[in-house]
Amino acid sequence: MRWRSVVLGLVVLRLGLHALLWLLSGLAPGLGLRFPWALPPPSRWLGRAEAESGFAPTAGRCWGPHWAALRGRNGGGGEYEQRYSGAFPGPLRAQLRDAARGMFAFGYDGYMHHAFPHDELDPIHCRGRGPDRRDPSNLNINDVLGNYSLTLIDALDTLAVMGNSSEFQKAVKLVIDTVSFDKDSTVQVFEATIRILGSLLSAHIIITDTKQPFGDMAIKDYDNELLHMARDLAVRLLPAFENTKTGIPYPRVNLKNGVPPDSNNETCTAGAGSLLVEFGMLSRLLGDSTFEWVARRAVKALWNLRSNDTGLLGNVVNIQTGHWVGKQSGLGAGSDSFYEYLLKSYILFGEKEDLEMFNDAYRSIQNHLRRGREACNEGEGDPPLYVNVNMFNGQLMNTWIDSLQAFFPGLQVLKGDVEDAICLHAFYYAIWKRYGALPERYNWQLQAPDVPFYPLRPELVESTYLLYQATKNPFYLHVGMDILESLEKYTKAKCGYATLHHVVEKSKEDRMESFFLSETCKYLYLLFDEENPVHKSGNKYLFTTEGHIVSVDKRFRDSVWQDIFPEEEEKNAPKLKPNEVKAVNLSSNCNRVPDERRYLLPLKSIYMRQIDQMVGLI
Ligand code: DMJ
Repeated sequence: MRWRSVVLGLVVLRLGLHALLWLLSGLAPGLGLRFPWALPPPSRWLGRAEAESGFAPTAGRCWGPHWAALRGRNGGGGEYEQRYSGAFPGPLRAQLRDAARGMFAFGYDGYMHHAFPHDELDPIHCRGRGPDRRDPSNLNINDVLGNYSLTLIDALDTLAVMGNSSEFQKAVKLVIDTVSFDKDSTVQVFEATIRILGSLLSAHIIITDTKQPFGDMAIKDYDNELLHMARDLAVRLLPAFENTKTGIPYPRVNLKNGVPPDSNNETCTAGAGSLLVEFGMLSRLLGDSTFEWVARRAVKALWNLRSNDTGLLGNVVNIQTGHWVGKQSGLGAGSDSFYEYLLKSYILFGEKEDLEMFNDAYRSIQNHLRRGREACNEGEGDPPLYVNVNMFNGQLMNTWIDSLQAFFPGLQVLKGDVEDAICLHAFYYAIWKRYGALPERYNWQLQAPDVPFYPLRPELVESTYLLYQATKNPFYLHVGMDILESLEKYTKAKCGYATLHHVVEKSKEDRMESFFLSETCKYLYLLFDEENPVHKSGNKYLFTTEGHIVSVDKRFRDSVWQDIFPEEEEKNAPKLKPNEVKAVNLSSNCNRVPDERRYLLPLKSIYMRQIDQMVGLI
């Protein structure tokens, strides 16, 4: 009932805002900006050779009536200022925070009532879902669902972040009492690590935090059970790192029997190279270097396979031969969290080699993947965009970008490159505005989805949240409001929130992935919850790639072992001292947008309009 009135309130407020904007644009048509240049077709992102070789621009798009209000009546640029700039009303913000909380509660309760102890909720048929035993080749399901109450585990720290101590305590006890990893399930090492291991460690850190910033999250008679469970799971994943000639792990492991005999020797860069945050934390909490050692060895092996010419990595590699099977270098599927974890490992553990790798990789990305004008907010040319290229020569491989790449502006914020983050984020937001979701793959040349589903992914709201923390620009609250509104409108199902099967037709699929609760709802909530302990100075949290919070503190910087790679050069590698830890809550270590721009648009309206045109919004 309360939830209904919150939604109703939101809709009324939103209608009021739109009516006001409509009135303003009607009364003052001259407010619209004039544009000095006609926009070029998107092919300007291509080099000449690429344009001549068949990547020709194609027209064809349609207007969704849902977005008509955005355009205003005169189609000018003034409506961007009218809609987005100025202070964001406090009460509206509080309502949106409550709406995000309600969204999480609906999904979580739906899972607990209809699906637990299964891994996921089928939100349309209101039932649980586990591994697909009948079809072991159904990797979309079996890689993730291990028959270990995935959604419950993945949601733990969101309960804490939302201050729900009674449910957090109940959920932790349920996990301790009912979950076992002694299962005949073949899962992807990466998925089990980021969703399960990461969540167990995050909850363990929250429970054992002497300051208890989220309220009373302590568990009576807690005896490090979650840490022991994390270790048990990690030990079951270790066979993936054996019998590999390169040190790059097998992609999948059976939790009872180790690597299956018919196992694939090919793995993606992100899957093999984004295990260091969780494995490193586990090692440092246990004082056992094994886990960090194998994860670090995998990162280094991948890193050493980068192209000598471009410095880029591909997306699929053979773990025995070290040959690149997938030569595509991009920032989305297959690559994304590899880059993310170089920087996050450095932030957490302070090993300078991680930062050096990240900085080198970032430079190569800027040199070879980035297209468009040099500066985000000035000059002429197309908006910056990061494309998919061949790792060996930097040539464009296709004309799509994927939904996962929307995380990158958030990583750029962490790196301190806020200005560039603003532009890439704006591009993804424009796609969201057009469809009310992000298609899994969007073809920027055809201005249409190549792969049209949207499984409730968090990446855009994650970047939105991080950009808001860095700039405090209310524009990002408007973006969050749009995201919340369309999730509510298009993905809500009988018992939870459902994957969009097709972002144009808005048809649904009966699946609610666990990251909807661990990430999408969490970032939405945090975006609107100014007072959250995560944002308080003195608390320094880092988000894992699955959105789990972990505190950046001394115990992760003091490893009890001397050096797990005792070669000469590494022995001499400098390490940050604990007091050199830079703030990760984004308040001090980045190139911040100046205060005088706080209430202006983060991106000039002519550039916003340019992007909207390029994605076929106007
Ligand atoms: C999540 O499991 C993580 O965010 C991962 O890094 C990428 N894929 C999903 C969300 O889209």
